[in-house]
Amino acid sequence: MSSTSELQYRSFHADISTEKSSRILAADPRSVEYELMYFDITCVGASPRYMLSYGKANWHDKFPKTWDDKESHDCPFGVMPVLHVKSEDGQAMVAESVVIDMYLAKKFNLLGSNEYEELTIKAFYSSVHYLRERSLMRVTWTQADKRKEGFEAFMTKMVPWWIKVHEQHLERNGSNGHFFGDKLSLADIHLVSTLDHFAELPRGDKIVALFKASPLLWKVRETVLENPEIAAWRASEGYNKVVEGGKKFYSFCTFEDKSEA
Ligand SMILES: N[C@@H](CCC(=O)N[C@@H](CS)C(=O)NCC(=O)O)C(=O)O
Repeated sequence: MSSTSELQYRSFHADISTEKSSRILAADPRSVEYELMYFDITCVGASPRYMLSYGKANWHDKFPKTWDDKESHDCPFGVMPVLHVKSEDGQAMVAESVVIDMYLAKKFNLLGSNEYEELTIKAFYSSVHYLRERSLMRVTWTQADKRKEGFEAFMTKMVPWWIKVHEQHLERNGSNGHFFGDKLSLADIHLVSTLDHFAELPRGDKIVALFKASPLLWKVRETVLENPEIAAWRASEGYNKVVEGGKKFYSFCTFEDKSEA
């Protein structure tokens, strides 16, 4: 062990017992305060922010000051998002974006009305998540000289195929602006979050345009945005800050395309 061993020791164990943490996490969402630790970008922070707004929760963003060793060390895996849930009894923590999304969706009744609806909504969520992950892995976090190729494959193969498959499901669900059932769900919200992420990327308007050309998918977006709490969040300074922050951050992953000149 090196001399920095103190900093290297990460733990999910808190000062309070797991039973107490569990009580805080199970508490009525109106009785606690939520703090979302994430960068000032949309990406992985978008769905939690939408759900906390939708649920009229008492919540705020916490952006890292410098994202130094200490801040990273306070996150169990050295990455964000991390959700802190605070009550009079102390503070509990939820880590990993998928886990945070599922936790908040359950809290705010965004997982349908029965076991089958819940699992199907989670399947749609996972499929939306997959699309964002593929964009992150193949276009954003790839070698600079592979980016143009990655973007073209994403635009001409992956997204059109994904849209076609999901349009079939939307049609079977009655073209009602929801992936499954007739209520707002985690899957519907995750689509809007993913479109927000695409919009913060260089040439993201081109990706979003593919979805806009699909009336069934665009209807899901419009249906989510009709919710007054979600609309209020999108009209807020906080939302603007993460949209602008995202554009600034992701400007690194642009690439040259001579055919555009
Ligand atoms: N498996 C994690 C990945 C999250 C992740 O990649 N977070 C990035 C920002 S989007 C991060 O915190 N990066 C900081 C770093 O790598 O130092 C999750 O899904 O929550």
